[in-house]
Amino acid sequence: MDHAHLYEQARFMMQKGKGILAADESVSTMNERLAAVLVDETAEMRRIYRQVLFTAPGIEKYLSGVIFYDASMRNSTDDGVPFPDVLASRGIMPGIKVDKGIVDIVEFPGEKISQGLDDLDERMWEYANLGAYFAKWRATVPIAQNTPTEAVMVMNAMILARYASICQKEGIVPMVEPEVLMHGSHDVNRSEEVTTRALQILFATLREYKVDLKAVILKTSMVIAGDGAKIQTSAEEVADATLRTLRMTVPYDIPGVVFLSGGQTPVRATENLQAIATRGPQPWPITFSYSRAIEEPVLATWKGKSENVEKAQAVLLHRLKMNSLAAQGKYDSKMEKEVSG
Ligand code: 5MM
Repeated sequence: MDHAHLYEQARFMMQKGKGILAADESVSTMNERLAAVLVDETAEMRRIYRQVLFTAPGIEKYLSGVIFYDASMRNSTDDGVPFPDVLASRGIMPGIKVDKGIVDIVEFPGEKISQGLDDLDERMWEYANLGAYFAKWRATVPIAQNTPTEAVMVMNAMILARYASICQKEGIVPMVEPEVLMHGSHDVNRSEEVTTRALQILFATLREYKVDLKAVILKTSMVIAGDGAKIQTSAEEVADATLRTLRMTVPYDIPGVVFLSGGQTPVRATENLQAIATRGPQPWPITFSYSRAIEEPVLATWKGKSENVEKAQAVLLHRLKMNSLAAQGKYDSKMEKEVSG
């Protein structure tokens, strides 16, 4: 199969100085985020919030792509322009989250697998028609005393491989996301050990199932101590541990690596990205694909009020600019003063 157009799409996603906004919160997650800033948890408020993000002036300078959730991909602006068209007309590539969330496996307490493969063929075809050029699937890797197990890491990797192969068949670039969760009291060494194993298994499985690695973007967590660890990891340590792990496990011919923020504060996620970028060049382009670390200050500024839209959009633009600079190793925390959100 000729994948030239997939390589082209992946290159577009990894343009220098641009990142990919993860605005793919499911209905329940988006509702939690709205409730946290006292906004009504309705479909209309979820649409209006996404409109605030997608119509913000200037975002195309810092974004090559946006990840949608199913419902928001079908939403339109107040003027009736579908959101994917709003972004595409500004040179931002629409993508879609296609996993249907994670579920327990009774035999493996504490671990989960991602679901959504059953009707993925048909859904992928529909998403391509709605304007998606890439698709994301998230699997989780929890760190605790007895987790993760090899068995569940293998199961999630096989599911990721099947999804990636369906994506490539439909002309869509797969963004594979094995998220090693930050929740826990583990130290950075344990995070490195687990992330290394999860990525080894993932790429061996993608190869085994003949996924074209030249058309796969990796969305990964940084290697970092758990949020409950006694000793927190400095930006320098995060960068060293993350790059050691990635260089050992990630094939050099994939077109890009993007980072999730995983619960880090907005500034910390930017500082860690900056530390990683300054150790370049790496075998692959790297950039950000944050959700919370970009959106939290935007939500906190907007609070569901039309009079706050402009300010919230300025906060969004600032966060994107900071991360764009960090992805190029040009960020300095003094720049944070430019906008107070
Ligand atoms: C927006 O969060 C996505 C998952 O949503 P649900 O839990 O609602 O299904 C998630 O996949 C996200 O895209 C990535 O984990 C990156 O988000 P963070 O906040 O870690 O940067």
